[in-house]
Amino acid sequence: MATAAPTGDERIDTGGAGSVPAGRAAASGLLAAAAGIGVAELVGGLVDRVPSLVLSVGDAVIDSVPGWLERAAIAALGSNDKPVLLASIALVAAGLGAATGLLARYRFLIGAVAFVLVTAVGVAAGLATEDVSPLGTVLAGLLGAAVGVAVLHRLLAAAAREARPDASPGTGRRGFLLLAAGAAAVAVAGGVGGWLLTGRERLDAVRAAIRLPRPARPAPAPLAGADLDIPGLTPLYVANEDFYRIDTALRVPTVDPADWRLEITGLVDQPFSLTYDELMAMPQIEADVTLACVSNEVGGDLVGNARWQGVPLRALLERAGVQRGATQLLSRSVDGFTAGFPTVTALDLEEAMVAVGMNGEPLPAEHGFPARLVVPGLYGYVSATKWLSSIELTDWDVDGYWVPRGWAKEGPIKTQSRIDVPRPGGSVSAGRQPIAGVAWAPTRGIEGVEVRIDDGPWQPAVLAEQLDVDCWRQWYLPWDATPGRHVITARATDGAGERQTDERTPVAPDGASGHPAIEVDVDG
Ligand SMILES: Nc1nc2c(c(=O)[nH]1)N[C@H]1C(S)=C(S)[C@@H](COP(=O)(O)O)O[C@H]1N2
Ligand SMILES: [Mo]
Repeated sequence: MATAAPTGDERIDTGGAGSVPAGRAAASGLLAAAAGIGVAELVGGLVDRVPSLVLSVGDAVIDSVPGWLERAAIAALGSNDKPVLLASIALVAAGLGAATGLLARYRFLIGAVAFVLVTAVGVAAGLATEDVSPLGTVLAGLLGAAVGVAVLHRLLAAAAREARPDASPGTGRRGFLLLAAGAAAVAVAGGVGGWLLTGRERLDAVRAAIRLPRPARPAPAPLAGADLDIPGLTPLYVANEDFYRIDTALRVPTVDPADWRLEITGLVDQPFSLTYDELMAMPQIEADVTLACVSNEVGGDLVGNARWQGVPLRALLERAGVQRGATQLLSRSVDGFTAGFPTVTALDLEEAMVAVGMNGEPLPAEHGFPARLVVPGLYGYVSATKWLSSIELTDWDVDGYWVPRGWAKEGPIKTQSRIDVPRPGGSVSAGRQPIAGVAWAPTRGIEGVEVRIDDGPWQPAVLAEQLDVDCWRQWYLPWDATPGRHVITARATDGAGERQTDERTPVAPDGASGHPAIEVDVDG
């Protein structure tokens, strides 16, 4: 591949080693790296089964960081963990590019080799992703490296001309800047092009054309009084675009329903697989289920409620015939994520489903299109597999993705509440003010919520109508706010009469507990 790079260090070292100023050399390396990456990204977008090398490196980072660090990242960044990871990769790539430019300033060959080595890391990460074309991925890397080396060579040569004592200051500088702008344009065009070509557009069109069937068992029409409609209070149903998102997928898998299959395998009498159309033709149910992430801190926003539509898991399991010893239902996604929970849960709960619809629409790509699991009462990491590809009946010895990373084997959702109004840390004016929030204990329901101002008595809040035990419940308390700083605390009691504990535990290993509390300033 070095053939693509013009050789001839002498043309660069016009005035001996170091004749190119360090700043120019670093900029050259950075731009060359960007152009090379841009071209590789473009190939990744254009060619089927050639992954983005940058995102592959991100995947490799996610897969290999220790569990505690991954937990810390989710705790600190929540749904923003991915942009931050990508920005970090971009920073590292920029730094490596600049370093390569500085090396190449002395000996071009060393710089070129450094370039190829860094590219090899990206290719290795690409090869490790699911369903990849090895040849295409290697070629994408080679092309990217070749472009990078060629751009680096031309930029350094231009910088050397600029630095020559006899060069006319204006022309030399213009030559370098023009080339630099060209390299930047290649980088941006490639990156943007690669992004646009990932198949997302086409997927959105396919998804938009899908009509959900009428559920054989619709959920009841939402009761009047189930949504209190208080400004600032989270709505009963969180809109799909506002719904929290947590997953290990740096690129949202784009799954064409025409190619998709759901396998039911493992310890069953009759393994089978379903196409999307076959799944859609089965009788469906609707259920209002609150989904929660085990990484949700007390008072956090990694929880949401939606109206889900899909095929009951029980129907699929009955058709397959679950064998003795199949104590765990292990689900797998197209990108290799796994989650497992007791098989009896799927058999007991009629709302446990393979969901195809969310709030009246086909599942959004970010939330698992074409199909995902929704199991009331279990944290997402053990149950809610998005981009579902298989359901395996197995024994309890097999672990899902998060279990070896420091999370509990079983993940029942703890009874929790959250204060949304007043805004935590905000200020309100004295007088009548609502205190309002949500509380959830899926499968058990919410029986009561109490609120305490400072060290005062626990006061019962007014509850919105309960739609279903699996669905969160809004609550509010009218408050005569007096000037000064106040601490407001809440606690819920679930349908089994169990009161939310005030014992604070961290999110790991099995979910945070403790009362939510906020501070508010009341202006006089
Ligand atoms: N394929 C896949 N499914 C997944 C995950 C994942 O990383 N990959 N994360 C799970 C976790 S930890 C949670 S909390 C829920 C979140 O679902 P949401 O993003 O639709 O809110 O998805 C679950 N399903
Ligand atoms: Mo989660």
